[in-house]
Amino acid sequence: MSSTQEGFIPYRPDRVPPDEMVARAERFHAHMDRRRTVRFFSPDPVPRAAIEHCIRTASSAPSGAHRQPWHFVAVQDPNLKHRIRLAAEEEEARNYAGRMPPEWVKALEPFGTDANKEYLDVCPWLIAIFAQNRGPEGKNYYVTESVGIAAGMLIAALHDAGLATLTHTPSPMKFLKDVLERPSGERAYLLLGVGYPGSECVVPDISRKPLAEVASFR
Ligand code: IYR
Repeated sequence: MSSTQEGFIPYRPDRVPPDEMVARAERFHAHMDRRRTVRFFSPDPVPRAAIEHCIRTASSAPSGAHRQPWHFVAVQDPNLKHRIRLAAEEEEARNYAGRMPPEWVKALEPFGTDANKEYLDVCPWLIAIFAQNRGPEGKNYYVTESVGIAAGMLIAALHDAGLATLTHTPSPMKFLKDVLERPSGERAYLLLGVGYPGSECVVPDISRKPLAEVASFR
C-alpha cells in the first residue's frame, strides 16, 4: 500500500520511549485494577457531559469495516428507569426460580445477587448498549466483537471519570428494545448501571487471576 493512497492520511503519534512505556502501562494497570463492579449506588446526580464524553470514548473503539455497529441509550428519566427495573426483575425472577440451572445459581452465590434490581432505580444513569446487526450500509461485520470492545472501553472511561458501573445482562433482554423503542436490526447487548458507589457500598472480597494464569509468553 503506497503512503499516498487516496483516502489515507498520515498517522504519526509521538513515539513513547521504552522506560516511559513500562511506567505508563504500570500506572494504567494500577488505576484500572481499582475498578470494581458495584451493586450499591448513590442517587447523587452525575453530569450528562461526563456520560457524553465516556460514550464518545466507547464509540472510538475499533469495529468491523468501521461500521461502529452500536447505539448507546443513556437513561436518566426516573419513569423509564423504573420500567426497565420492573421488566428486568420480572425476567430475573424467572431466572432465579428455575430458568438458571442450579450449578449457575451456585456459581453466583459468592456475589450475593438475586432478582431484586433496586439499583436500576437508584443509579442516576443507566446506559443500554444496542448492537446493530444491520445498518444503513447493509449487514455489519463482527458485531459482537465490536460492541464488546466498545463496552469495555466505556467501562474503562467511566471508571477513569470516577464512576462505578454494574454490568447487567438481564436475560432475555428483548424488553429493553421495546421500552427504549429501538429500531429493527438492533438487539440489546448490555445494560450498565452508572453512578457513584453508595456510602454503604460493599463488594465481594475477591482477587484477580495472576498474570501467569491469564497469559503465556512464547
Ligand atoms: N443476570 C442475572 C444473573 C447473573 C449472572 C451472572 I454470569 C452474573 O455475573 C451476575 C448475575 C442477574 O443479573 O442477577
